[in-house]
Amino acid sequence: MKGAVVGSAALLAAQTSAADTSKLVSFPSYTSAENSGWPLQVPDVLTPFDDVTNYNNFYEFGMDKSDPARYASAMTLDPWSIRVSSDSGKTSDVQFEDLLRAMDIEERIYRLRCVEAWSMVIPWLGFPLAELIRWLSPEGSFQFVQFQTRYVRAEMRGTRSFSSVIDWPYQEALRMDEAMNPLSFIAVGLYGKSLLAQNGAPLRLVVPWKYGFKSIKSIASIHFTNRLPETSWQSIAPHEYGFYANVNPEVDHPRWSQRFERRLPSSLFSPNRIPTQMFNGYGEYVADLYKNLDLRRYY
Ligand SMILES: Nc1nc2c(c(=O)[nH]1)N[C@H]1C(S)=C(S)[C@@H](COP(=O)(O)O)O[C@H]1N2
Ligand SMILES: [Mo]
Repeated sequence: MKGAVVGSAALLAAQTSAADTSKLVSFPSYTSAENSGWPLQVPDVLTPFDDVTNYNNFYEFGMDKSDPARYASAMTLDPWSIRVSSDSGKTSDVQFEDLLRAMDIEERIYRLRCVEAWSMVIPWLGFPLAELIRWLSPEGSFQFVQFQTRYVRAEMRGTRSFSSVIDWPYQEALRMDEAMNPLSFIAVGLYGKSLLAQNGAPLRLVVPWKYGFKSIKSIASIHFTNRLPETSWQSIAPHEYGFYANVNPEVDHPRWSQRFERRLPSSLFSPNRIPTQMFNGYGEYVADLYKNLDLRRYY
């Protein structure tokens, strides 16, 4: 951020409590969505902070939507390093603070559409994934980038549960051209403040035209590869969750329709049900990536 994010150690230390949001640290400066010159306007109403931080999927901490807000604060966030490697064999460790210092922080307001048919609109803070990849400058050219979430069994009660279905660590991946698309984003904050653990502190992926499970949280490793990577949900249930997982109202999940979504805040009496858009409304920016795919098959 070249000066504007000072004292990121203090910032990280402040993230450790999930419940006490008064301890969250504001980003001293960043380019607001309004001033970024970014052409994307999301006319949707923002989802309130309380919904964004209390209704979560983070199976490492349990399967209930309220589990992450309750238990994710057990995760050690400081120090945080990211292991960066590639098929060509070179491995290095990057400190989160160094990475943060190198990036310009901007705000992006994106829709997040979960495969379970609920959605939110979140004002993220962060930087384009393309900027991170350029900064890491992997030697060689690679077709895919793969991510893994931190995995420490002792800190993650969901991974110790008998009902845990995932082969930890949680993994996700993008094709390199998807990763370099200007929409692909690494979030380090939301609503002007550092991320809470339940939202994937200290850094997580946000891929707004894909179902939410692609947006992997609390990234601890990045691997550049030419082999199609294994991804967590696809390997558990390949007939239900694809590698691409592009939001598509025309292709039903085997167990439910994807035509509509519940936009949070949503309740039994006021479900706030709205139609789902192709590519979550971002087709103008990403449809070209898939012109050679049968979108009915690669849902
Ligand atoms: N490591 C990890 N990342 C994850 C998940 C998870 O269980 N573990 N859940 C995914 C799913 S299904 C969704 S919808 C989003 C939810 O992000 P949010 O809780 O910040 O809204 O995170 C994604 N990233
Ligand atoms: Mo999801």
